[in-house]
Amino acid sequence: DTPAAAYEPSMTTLAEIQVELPGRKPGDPVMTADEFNTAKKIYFQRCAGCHGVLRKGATGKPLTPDITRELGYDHLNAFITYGSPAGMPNWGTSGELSEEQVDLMARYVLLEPPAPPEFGMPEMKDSWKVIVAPEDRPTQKMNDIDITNLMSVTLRDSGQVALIDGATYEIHAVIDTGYAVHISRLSASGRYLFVIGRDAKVNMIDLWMEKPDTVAEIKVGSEARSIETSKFEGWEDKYAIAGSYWPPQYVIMDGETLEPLKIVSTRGNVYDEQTYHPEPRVASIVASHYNPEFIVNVKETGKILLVDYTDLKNLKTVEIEAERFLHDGGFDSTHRYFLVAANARGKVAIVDTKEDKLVGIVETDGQTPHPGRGANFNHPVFGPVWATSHLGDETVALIGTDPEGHADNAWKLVDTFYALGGGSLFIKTYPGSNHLYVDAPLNPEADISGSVAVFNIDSMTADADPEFKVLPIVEWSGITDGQPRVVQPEFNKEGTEVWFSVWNAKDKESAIVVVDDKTLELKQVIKDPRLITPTGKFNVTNTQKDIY
Ligand code: DHE
Repeated sequence: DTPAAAYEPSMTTLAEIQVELPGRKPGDPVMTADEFNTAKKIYFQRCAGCHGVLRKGATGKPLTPDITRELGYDHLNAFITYGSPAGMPNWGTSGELSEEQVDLMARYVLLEPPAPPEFGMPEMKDSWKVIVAPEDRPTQKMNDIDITNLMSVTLRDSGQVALIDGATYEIHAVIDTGYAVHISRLSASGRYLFVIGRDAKVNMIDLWMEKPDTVAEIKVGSEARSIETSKFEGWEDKYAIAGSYWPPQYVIMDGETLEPLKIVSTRGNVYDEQTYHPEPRVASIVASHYNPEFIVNVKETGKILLVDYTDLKNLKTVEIEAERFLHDGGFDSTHRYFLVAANARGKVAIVDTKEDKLVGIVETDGQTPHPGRGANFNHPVFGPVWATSHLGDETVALIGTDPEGHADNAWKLVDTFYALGGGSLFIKTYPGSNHLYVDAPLNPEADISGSVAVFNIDSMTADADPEFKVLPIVEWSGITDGQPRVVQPEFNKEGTEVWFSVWNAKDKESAIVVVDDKTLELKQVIKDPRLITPTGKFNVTNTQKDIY
């Protein structure tokens, strides 16, 4: 026998592996093709973000049929209807899904998840359009808008962004985009605004045009959340990068045209178990200020990739073992350190972007940290800190970020205290502001999801939990119809006002409420029939310069 043949009998070949036959299995709920397709659509729009396309779980619990069948239809139906304090939205009682839709979803998750098709270079090229070529674009700013103080506001369900003047509150443009734009990011120069829809459609908007509009667009997959541009000196406006949930990959594109240049799959092994994961989704991406690198956070495998963009042909990547379920995060106030929540692990991983290495992993003592980009401020006792709130409880966690001046506190949890309630998504302050704002949009109580907690930074101590004021933002908006949620504080360019989205259902009135940061008094309610489901707001200067 040759050595190869000797090994044969013990090898299991693919052909021999027992697989279940596709098609209906015993106990499958009855569903028509139409029902299945409707449920599939709802699942991708509402559920896949947390639970994953293949339903292997991340921010939300895994929902593979072995698990859902154990739980059973009644349990699933109740869970979808009422939600949970740990962060599952109350889809039924909030009116976002009808009783029939809840029933449909409870039946749908009992079935095997269908895997969507791949999306590579041919598909990207097919979808790529340069609407105004670089040579046909203005050579100077053609409008009299103060573009440095524009707010790019996601109009989630209408698939648009509104560009609102940060000083006059005038809506300068409403631009069609992909569905449910997740974030807006600026080119290093501040001229181009990039947005990415949940459906992975990227729009590149030229703010210099007489009326700012899309100059290039592309689809980078079927499900996505992140976009960023190269910011390192000498590489300004050169590249854009988009990360997708499905297929799990990132793509580096030309920064002037969105031409796709390089696609890198993130499928691979989980950092600690070293087992293969078929769906390691790309969560947040930021651009390093210290190196020509993108910082790409891969959720399910728990890896932070520092992707050097100086030579795309010979791509160098530092792969940092961090923690599973990396989600959102931001820089410390010096922009040297990047802090990212491994949300379903209750931890924050911290990378030194100058030295390209992990400096710490901090447990936040709360359930599901969810910082957005976080909030940086100078604590009277602990010195410079970065803060996150939590999706699963009412706590706020502070992490020391000053290894030089406050070495004892650096990369440690220095304090936790209570805000309004669970279901918080975002936290915000501004350099020089004395206020820390914490929202709670996913809290099932309308009073809580409709308000915001504000802490006085100067009066924080090491011993007592700081008190907070409650701003009744929904009440101030004057909207009485529906159960709008107050989401994502964002400062104007000067740091004098903070804007909140009053996010109502698609067919109901929404608004943006502007609060004076000094007095905490209502300054303005922005209402307009075009403001449908506003969610994220991104001030051009704050986003361009990572001020938060
Ligand atoms: Fe987000 C940031 C993913 C639900 C509004 N959200 C992010 C980021 C990720 C992410 C990876 C960081 C991007 C970056 O910085 O590059 N979000 C997800 C999800 O997977 C999740 C949990 C479920 C889903 O189905 O999408 C989810 N997010 C939501 C919402 O329900 C929100 C409130 C409205 C919406 O669009 O669906 C929402 N996410 C936002 C906003 C940011 C964000 C406004 C940017 C915050 C910031 O200040 O930077």
